[in-house]
Amino acid sequence: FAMEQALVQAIELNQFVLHYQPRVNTISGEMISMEALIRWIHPERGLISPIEFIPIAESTGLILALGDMVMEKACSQISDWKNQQLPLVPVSINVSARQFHAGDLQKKLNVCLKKYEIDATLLEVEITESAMMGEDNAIIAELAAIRSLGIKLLVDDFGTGYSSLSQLQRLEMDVLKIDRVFTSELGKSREGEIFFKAIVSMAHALNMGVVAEGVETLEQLGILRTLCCDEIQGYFISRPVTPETMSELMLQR
Ligand code: G
Ligand code: G
Ligand code: MN
Ligand code: NA
Repeated sequence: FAMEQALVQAIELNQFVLHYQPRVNTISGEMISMEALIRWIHPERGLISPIEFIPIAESTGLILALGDMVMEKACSQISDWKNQQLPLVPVSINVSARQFHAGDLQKKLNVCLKKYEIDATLLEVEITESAMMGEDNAIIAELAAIRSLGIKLLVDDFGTGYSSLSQLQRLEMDVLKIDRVFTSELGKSREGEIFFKAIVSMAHALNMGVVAEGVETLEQLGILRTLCCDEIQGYFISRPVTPETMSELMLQR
């Protein structure tokens, strides 16, 4: 309850910022996209990780207000970068199941794109595999509507749930982001490699791209290259960084 009240106040006081983490091509290292990750700048406690407040925001419904704010900040940031004439890449935002159930997500995304005059291809939406399980009609309809705008859809934390690849293809998901628990097994056991190999071959056959999350070592990158994983994200490339640092990374392209 204390956390809920603190969150309400933090939303009113606009104590949140987005950090950005690059997602790069496995072979060339070229930045393909970046993920927006929310942080709470608490006046006494400093930077608070979303792990501490997203679950509470989800259970209280505050995720709707937070989600709107993330959408707004991401679009505003893209617009700023565009005005600075930086070489743009898409920004992916994390969207919770509750935002899909609200029924107005596509409309809100479209309004935001129009407001900031940015192309739909500059925005991507990540939804966790667990949020997608169970053939939820509300989510399916919303996903199709969002995709029809030209926004790419990514399955986050893939491998931790039990959705089938054929279901994900039917929902026209564009990219699978393999959860970092599988990446952390690469080089340690054969299982991680076997998992990636199977997923990459099926995903490619079904016209989906594959991203390895949580890549931390050169060894993992090397293995992912041999396994034809399309893109990687993780500390080995870069931690999530402030917008200012991201501007510099964009310039280095
Ligand atoms: O940034 P970090 O790695 O600490 O993120 C921890 C968790 O919080 C991840 O599961 C991530 O998907 C989630 N998260 C980060 N930003 C957002 C956001 O804007 N919205 C939602 N719903 N989840 C987020
Ligand atoms: O669930 P989602 O994939 O959105 O979560 C992203 C989270 O993963 C963020 O909290 C981010 O800080 C974290 N993250 C990103 N790269 C790495 C990495 O290489 N190693 C670890 N341990 N965490 C990472
Ligand atoms: Mn994510
Ligand atoms: Na993830």
